[in-house]
Amino acid sequence: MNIKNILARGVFLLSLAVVFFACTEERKPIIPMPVTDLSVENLIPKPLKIIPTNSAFALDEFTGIYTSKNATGFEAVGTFLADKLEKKTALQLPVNDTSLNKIERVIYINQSDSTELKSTEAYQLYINQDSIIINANTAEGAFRGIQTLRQLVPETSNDTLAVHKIWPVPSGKIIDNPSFAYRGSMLDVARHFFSVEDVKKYIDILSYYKINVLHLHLSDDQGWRIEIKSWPKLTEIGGSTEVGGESGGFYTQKDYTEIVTYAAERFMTVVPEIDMPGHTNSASVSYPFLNGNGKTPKLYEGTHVGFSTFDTRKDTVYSFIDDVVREISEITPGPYFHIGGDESHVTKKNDYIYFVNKVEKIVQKYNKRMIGWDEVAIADIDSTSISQWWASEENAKKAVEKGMKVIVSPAKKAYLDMQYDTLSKHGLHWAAYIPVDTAYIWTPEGYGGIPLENILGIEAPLWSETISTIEELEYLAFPRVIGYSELSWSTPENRDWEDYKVRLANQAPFLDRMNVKYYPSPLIDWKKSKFSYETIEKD
Ligand code: TNX
Repeated sequence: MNIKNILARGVFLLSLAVVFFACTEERKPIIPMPVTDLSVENLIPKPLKIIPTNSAFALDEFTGIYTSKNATGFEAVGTFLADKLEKKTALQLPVNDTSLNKIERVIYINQSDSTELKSTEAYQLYINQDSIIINANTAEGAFRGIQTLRQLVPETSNDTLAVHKIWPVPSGKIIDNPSFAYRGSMLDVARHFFSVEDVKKYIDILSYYKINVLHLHLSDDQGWRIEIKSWPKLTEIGGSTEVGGESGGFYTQKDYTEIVTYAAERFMTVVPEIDMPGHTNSASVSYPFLNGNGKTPKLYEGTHVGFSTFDTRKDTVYSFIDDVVREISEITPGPYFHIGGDESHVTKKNDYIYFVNKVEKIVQKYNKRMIGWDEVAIADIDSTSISQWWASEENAKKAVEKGMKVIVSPAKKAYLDMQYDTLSKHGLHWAAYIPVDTAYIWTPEGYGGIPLENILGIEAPLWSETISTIEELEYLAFPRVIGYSELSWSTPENRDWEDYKVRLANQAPFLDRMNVKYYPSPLIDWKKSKFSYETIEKD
């Protein structure tokens, strides 16, 4: 069969999908296939609808990937899929190569204007015996769809000794769409600095679970981590240390752009945060005029909060902030700029309100939407700004009264830096101990009485006072962040701890292959793979 016929057949199957799934006639598998059931696959986050047809697609060396012509970004999604499948299976699947005669089965990534696709991230996945069709409005939707497909391809082929290896993908239909548009994690690179490579690894694993926002906490008392060309001492001095007095570090604007680009290739938005007017010791050490108390502060390597502030009544402070917001906004394609605003304990209330009002205008001047920690809702801010609820229900309610959207990040439920239990090697416990089940068993929809329409989404922050390596980062983030991906993508009806914990246990082979040193929670019966539970424990 030549490629044109196969593609024509793909489209034909697509248009007749309804007929196909209603059809009672049993099709013969091309190769004897193990019994497969799409409904018991270990997908996270759980898709909206799964309809199994109890047969399988045989992914093998005779499979080709094709994408809609002239659909922006679709070919790149096809290439991304080919690359990830090669890493998993060693198969080198051709992308949009119509000259090959050996192709017998196709994965077709199709741009569709179907009104059944409810958002830019929605997709439909049809898995038949000889074709897989992914329908999406946009490349973003197609990208979410291929994450589901990646999860359906087994870690090992049916028979590792066979000459003709196949990776059976259970047949059926998946209809999917996220509950929340904003599904994020925050990484604090200020208390301890993490390299570009570490951040990329984190992005790569998050995107596998359909998380679409990475919020970078780029400044705090202990460090300033982003190059600002018009204020070079911020990184020269302010970036020179970190908690515990280690060497610190910072991203050049080129490094930051590399992170942003890597995230964008995974349809992930980077949200930069410059925390102010508190949490600004590193900025004031670099440029002492900023704090307005006439003193030159010292570099700070401890973990106390709430002792620093900008001088909120000085024009030069706002010129400085204007430069910072402008330079960062210029290299940030995403729509948001986070101004922090938390724990400004030594800023007078009136000064704080005055400051937030002024900084909001600066952020808007550079065409960004302001996000701030929940305290910002006490200022006279606009309904277009966003409040990130971490501590105060009262502040969250104020935000709702102002018509603002809220990002739900309650510390006692969603803080990745909270210890799992009293034995945890890293983390804090000022808000709570958060074992893997507590992290999953709560309902962000309507949380604390916030109307659903005011909830933009969920974010799980990872503060880094107690962690300084990627292994320590992974210990706190995984597996809990995988649960937050499901809380933000899947509907409440589709979420169930007993069901989730089995699916989570089965993530072990993937996490091991990706060398993610997750915390092997005893609540989960982890699927054994090349690393045993004991090996991970000893690391
Ligand atoms: C509170 S959450 C903070 C951070 C700390 C964190 C530690 C928030 C807006 N502020 O400065 O790192 O607790 O868990």
